[in-house]
Amino acid sequence: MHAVAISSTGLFTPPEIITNEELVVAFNEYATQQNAAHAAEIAAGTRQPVPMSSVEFIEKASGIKRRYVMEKSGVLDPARMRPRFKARPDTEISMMAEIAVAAANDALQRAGKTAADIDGVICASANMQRAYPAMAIEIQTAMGIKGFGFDMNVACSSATFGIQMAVNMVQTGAARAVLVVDPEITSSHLAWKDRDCHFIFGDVCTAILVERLADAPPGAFEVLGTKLFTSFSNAIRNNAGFMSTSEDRSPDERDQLFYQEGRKVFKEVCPLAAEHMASHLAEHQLVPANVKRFWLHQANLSMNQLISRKLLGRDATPEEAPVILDEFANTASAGSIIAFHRHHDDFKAGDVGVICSFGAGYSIGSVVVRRT
Ligand code: CO8
Repeated sequence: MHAVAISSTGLFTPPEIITNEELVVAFNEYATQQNAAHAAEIAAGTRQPVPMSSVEFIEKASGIKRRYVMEKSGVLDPARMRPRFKARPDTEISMMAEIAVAAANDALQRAGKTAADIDGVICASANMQRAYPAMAIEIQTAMGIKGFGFDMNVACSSATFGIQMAVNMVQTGAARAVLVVDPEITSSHLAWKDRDCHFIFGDVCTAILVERLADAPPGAFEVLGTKLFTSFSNAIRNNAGFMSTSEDRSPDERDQLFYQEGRKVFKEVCPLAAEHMASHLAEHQLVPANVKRFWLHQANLSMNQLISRKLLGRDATPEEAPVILDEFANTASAGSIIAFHRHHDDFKAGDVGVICSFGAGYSIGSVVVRRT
């Protein structure tokens, strides 16, 4: 069995930013137009008005201040409220593959590696742009990587579950090195017309290079262990799928985009995530106090504060549990990886950290790493 390391990570940041202020102006204009168009039904009590959103609520409830998106004009158009993407011909690289290649090249360059060093690509994301061929194979071919690629989806835990698959393959010798890429174009599955969740998500792509410790550059993070957990829940869902047209569903039906019971998720997932990390650390004869940093999934600031408090028995400092969701919002599976990517340079040899994701499924994945 080979010892395994995360040699580097890469980040693709989308070109456009939507601030909470811009988002709320667009949403409230949409609400005003809807309410004017349906004034008679609202007055008759047969229809509820669309309630207004507010910047203050968003920041207090979530900690999110802005988000990156691939295209903002469509999202901010009150008559549209979704990104405006141009369909690409089959001869052109698809959008998810394009941003994955950018993040993967960033990771390769940081580790001083090339496509020739890689044997496999796992595209791990909360949603795939198409059914087939696999996104990962398009990414693999675009990068000139020999070997194999496949897609996997575990919603917000896709990256950590992908890391475990990569670690297993490198450990057993099935691959020398695997790139896990997490292109998250959440703007296409977010319900921008729903006040309860219109502020939650942002677009991004991260990449993680997993390889034999013996081949890794100095300062790489040895993977001490990975641990996965799932338990079925309807609290976070998206029912859009390949049977939607056969069911004569309209894309405008509410369940064809992301929907959730946010409070329930909050209450149920926080204790699960804290227990998961504590038990994972115990398997390695570690306790939370031995950990320099928790790179947590970035869904909600209060959620991360509560999880850290449960783990440490006190509030975590910003160094112990860094926050990136104020800038990026919830980027589904990429959040904990962005936190790792942005906040690991100060680690010294021997320092231990935990990457942990949690989300729809429910699903929780943790990776315990130690700097070499
Ligand atoms: N502006 C003003 N008021 C609002 C707004 C708004 N935008 N939204 C809601 N309100 C009102 C509500 O109507 C409610 O009013 P009232 O008390 O009169 O009923 C009040 O504010 C409080 O509402 P909530 O109880 O909903 O507010 P919370 O404090 O619970 O905050 C959150 C809402 C932020 C959603 C919070 O519950 C949360 O973050 N929960 C956890 C969510 C989470 O982590 N979900 C995981 C999703 S991640 C995942 O797995 C991804 C799946 C795949 C990716 C999909 C990409 C699109």
